[in-house]
Amino acid sequence: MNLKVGIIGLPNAGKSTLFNALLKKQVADVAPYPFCTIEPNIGVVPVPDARLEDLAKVVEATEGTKPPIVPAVVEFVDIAGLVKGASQGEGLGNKFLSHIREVHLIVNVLRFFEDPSVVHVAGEVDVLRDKEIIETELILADLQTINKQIEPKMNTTKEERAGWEVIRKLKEGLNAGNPASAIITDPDERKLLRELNLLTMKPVLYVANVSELQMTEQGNNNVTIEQLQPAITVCAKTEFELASLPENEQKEYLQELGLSVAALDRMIQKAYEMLGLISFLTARVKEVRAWTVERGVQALQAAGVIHTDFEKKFIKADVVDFSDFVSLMGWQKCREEGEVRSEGRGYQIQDGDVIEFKIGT
Ligand SMILES: Nc1nc2c(ncn2[C@@H]2O[C@H](COP(=O)(O)OP(=O)(O)O)[C@@H](O)[C@H]2O)c(=O)[nH]1
Ligand SMILES: [Mg+2]
Repeated sequence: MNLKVGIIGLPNAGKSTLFNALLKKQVADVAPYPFCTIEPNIGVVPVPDARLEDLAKVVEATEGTKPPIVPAVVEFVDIAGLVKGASQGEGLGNKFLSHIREVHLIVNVLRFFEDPSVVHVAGEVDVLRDKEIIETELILADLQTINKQIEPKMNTTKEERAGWEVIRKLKEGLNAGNPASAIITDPDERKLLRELNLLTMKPVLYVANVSELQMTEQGNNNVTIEQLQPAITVCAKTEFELASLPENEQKEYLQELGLSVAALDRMIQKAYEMLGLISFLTARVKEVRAWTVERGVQALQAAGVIHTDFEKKFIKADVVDFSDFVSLMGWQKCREEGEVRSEGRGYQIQDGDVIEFKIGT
């Protein structure tokens, strides 16, 4: 699966700056992702994973050629057009809403930076007000969706009545200004709502777009940031400059800024974490690659992520921990040392498993 993340926020919050910084990391022309450049507001960005480089070194040492590295990726969408009244058709209105319905996670960019040369649509910087404007628009959009639902007739099934009960509860909660995720918490009830693709059911990561100064201040103690959960702090402008540098200069610049990891990398990792995603790895001469799956997924479904045929013709999965694979320098030594486990279809994939699927004909 490809994780899809939508970047929203009021105009001039710094969405496009952040998105353009992400674009600098875009996986260009990597064979499995030929669609990268189709849409100007979509960027396909690798999930940082230092393990891939280590695996490639092992494969190179044992096989004599360095394999191409294919990282797991996240698709970011720069979603413009959210203003007060968007749900009533203001700004880009419904066009905006159709883009956001498809994403797994919403990144809500909030403007913390003060800059007199960049106007604020609502006058002055006020993060909590902006947050409320955005969340209200999303709630209103969901209310429209819910109001289109039609009550089942008297002679309906028990399931349909139960479904309608959930809709009623939702309508009441949304009208009171609550997001769907807070109103409906029961997993079975949520399942009933899945196809409605409600915006306020999606997980939200807040991105505090701070100024250059706030970024470098030791232990930025902005109380508002602490009220936002989950959140990360970013200076979009700095991230753009950082991402524009050649890789060897990026490290230096990060040190100068007093940071260990680029905020973009933290953002991608956080998104992964929030959605309960993990990566398993494959290490072959053809390619060294990370594959995204949900935590708890079984070997059979994981095989299907690589190829649907793999799922149909699954025999078993040979599995080694990443650290063993690297310290023992590859499959052969791992086999000799008895570190390769032979797992069946029901095996639960762990993050960092190096896997070789055995497939029938
Ligand atoms: N000083 C400062 N300016 C920023 C920062 N992020 C964005 N901007 C500026 O704010 C303006 C609007 O940014 P943009 O990314 O286009 O906002 P969008 O409307 O949310 O896409 C641009 O002039 C940016 O250079 C930041 O972190 N610090
Ligand atoms: Mg923009």
